[in-house]
Order: sequence, then C-alpha cells, then structure tokens
Amino acid sequence: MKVKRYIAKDAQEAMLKVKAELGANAVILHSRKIKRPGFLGFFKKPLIEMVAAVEQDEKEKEKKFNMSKEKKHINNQGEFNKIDELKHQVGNIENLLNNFIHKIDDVQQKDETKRPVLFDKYYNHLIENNIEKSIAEKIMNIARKQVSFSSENEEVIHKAIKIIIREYLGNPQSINEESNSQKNIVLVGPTGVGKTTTLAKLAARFAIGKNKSVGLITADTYRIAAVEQLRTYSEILDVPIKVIYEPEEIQEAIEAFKDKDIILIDTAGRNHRSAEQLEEVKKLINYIDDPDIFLVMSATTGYKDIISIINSYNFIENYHLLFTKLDEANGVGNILNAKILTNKNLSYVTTGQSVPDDIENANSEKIANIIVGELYE
Ligand SMILES: Nc1nc2c(ncn2[C@@H]2O[C@H](COP(=O)(O)OP(=O)(O)OP(=O)(O)O)[C@@H](O)[C@H]2O)c(=O)[nH]1
Ligand SMILES: [Mg+2]
Repeated sequence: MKVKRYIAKDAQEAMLKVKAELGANAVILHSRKIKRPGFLGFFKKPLIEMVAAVEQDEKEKEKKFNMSKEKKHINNQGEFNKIDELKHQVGNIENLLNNFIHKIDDVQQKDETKRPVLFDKYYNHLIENNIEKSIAEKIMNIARKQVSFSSENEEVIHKAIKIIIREYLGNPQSINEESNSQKNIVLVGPTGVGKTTTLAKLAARFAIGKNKSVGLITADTYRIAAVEQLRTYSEILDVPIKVIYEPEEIQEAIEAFKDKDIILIDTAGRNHRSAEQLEEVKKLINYIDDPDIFLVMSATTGYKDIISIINSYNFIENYHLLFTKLDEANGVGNILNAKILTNKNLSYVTTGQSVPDDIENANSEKIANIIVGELYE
C-alpha cells in the first residue's frame, strides 16, 4: 500500500492532488484542517491536510520483491551494509505512522489462528508490560504488515516494533525554557501521585539549573501538611511561595509574581470520581491566563483507572501528560495507553522520591526501549 500526505488550500484541491498522483482508486484515510505556519498564518484560512492510500499494483510489488532479493544477494557478498537493510525494511513504517497513526483500525489480523511464534512472543510481552490488548494488537499487526515474521528476521521485527511504539509516543514537549513570556504551570491530578514532589523538582530545575526566577503558588489548603510540604521546598530552594484559599485569589497571586519567569501552581489531589472536586480545578484553571497544564498520573495506576482519570479531566482542552513513579511500576505500558487515549503530548517522567534529581524529560526512544527491552539482543 502506498500512503501519501497532501497539503492543499481546500478539500477540493487536495482531492485533485490525490487523484492526479494516486489515481482513481485512492482512498482517503484521513483529512483535517491545519494552521498555516508562522505568526501571520494564525489569521489566515487553515489549510487542508489529506492522507490517502492506494494499493500498489502487482507489477510494482513484484519489482520491490526482486529489489529486496537483489539486496539480500549483495548482502551475502558482504557489500551491502546490514544496517542499511534494516533501515530499508523499517523505514516505511515511520512514514506510514507519521501520517495516519489513528487510522489503522482496518489493519486487522487476517487469520488469528496462523500467528507466527514471534508474533505471540512480542504480543505477550507487550501485554505483560501493561499495554492494552487492542493497542498491542495494532502494533503487532502494523509490524506484521511491514516485516516478515520468520525467526531469522527477529532483529528487524524487534526494531520495527520499537519504532512503531516510538512513533505512537510522539515527540514529548517539556516546558520551553527559552521562552521570554511568563509561564503559568499548573499540575493537576489524582491524590498522592506526586504532584507536589514533581513541582519541587521542576522548581529546582528552573531556579537552580536554569537560573530562572520562579514563584510557587499552592491552592492545596485542604491539608495543613500540604502547605507545609511546599513551604519547606520553597525555603530550601529560596523561591517565594503564595498560598491561595479560593480559586479567584489565583489572579492576585499571579499578578504579585509578574516579575517571575515561571510560576508553578500546585493543586490539591482531587478524587477524579467527584464532580464537585473537579469543578474546583476547573474554576481555578479558568482564572489563569494561558495556563500550561500538566495532568500528573502515576505509572503504577491500572489501565481502568487511567481511563477513568483521563475521562474526568477531559474538560481541559490542552494539557500535557506527566508520569510519576516509573521506578515503582512493573511496566510502563500505561504511558503508551494514555498517549493513545488522549493524543496529548508527553512531557516529563519522574523516577524516584529524590528532589531535585528524579525527574527527566520524557524520551519516546527510551520508553520504547524499556517496553520492548531486551527481548532481542
Ligand atoms: N517512588 C516514587 N515516589 C514518588 C515519586 N514522586 C513522588 N513520590 C512519592 O509519592 C508520595 C506522594 O507525593 P506528593 O508529591 O505528596 O503527591 P501529591 O500528588 O502532591 O499528593 P496530594 O497533594 O495529596 O494529592 C510521596 O511519598 C513522594 O515522595 C516518584 O517518581 N517515585
Ligand atoms: Mg500535593
């Protein structure tokens, strides 16, 4: 199957481009509006992105097959670099995924009963790593479409699965440290996942590591200990703190920190099953101009609860995913599950209780490596 992405000024022009290049049999896999690049682009009419596919004809397939045979032949003579062959085999996957990662439901296993041994080995491994069943199946089916599942091909299979996972995880986005405008960072999430600890880690990272001016605000006045917890960090890091008791007070607190580069706002852990408690989070966020919101979840949380948390916070249009307690989790598959469920960017991961050290920028390659791990050496 040949897959291509087209950008056009409207749907009609996009269709014309598709038909002209891929022919009348082309199928539209996906189409959406995209913003024009640059600042001025914001004010212009959006462009249309269209991803289309067409089955390659038999002749072309044959040609490709012969080509890969030829390469194998050269390889036998020791002239063809093995890495190039790997790249050749898995290269298509990246293009394919970049374009229509969410449109692959139709790529289904044709005959479940004839699964190769390696298919089951990797599928089971993904499940053991907490990747949700249907997602594991999708990953394996894409891999199976791209590479041959014969035992001598395991190195390529292993690499292909890793690339597919990496592409699903996307490009994580940490806080833009170079930005000139003030950042209002808000950490929200269920109780006890590590919001306050993570906030302290971020504060240290910016105040000490990056020499930024930082202000802390806590809206968690439900427990006396919560304020004291953040106050202690504020003293150690020599960063000022403000405590707010009502959501509307946040505006005044932000105003008082108008000279700061970064304001880090801690919220009380909220029971995601309580609509009333979530309403308070909503109210607080609504008072903040242009907030950078981070939904903090623990990697040790089960998949069902992850779904439930994500659903509860779907009133927030834009947020980043931040996963804590990777050091305690049995598998990090839930990071992938959450990424696919929300399609929000990953940001940071935390790996222990130690402030400020146990935090790092999420790295898709690294997470994919942890998931697929040492199955093949
Ligand atoms: N193992 C491990 N423990 C962590 C990590 N991050 C935080 N913790 C611990 O988790 C516990 C709860 O951390 P807090 O930062 O108080 O969590 P919180 O989300 O602010 O909790 P509430 O404000 O009560 O909702 C503490 O014992 C932290 O030391 C991590 O990455 N790994
Ligand atoms: Mg807290």
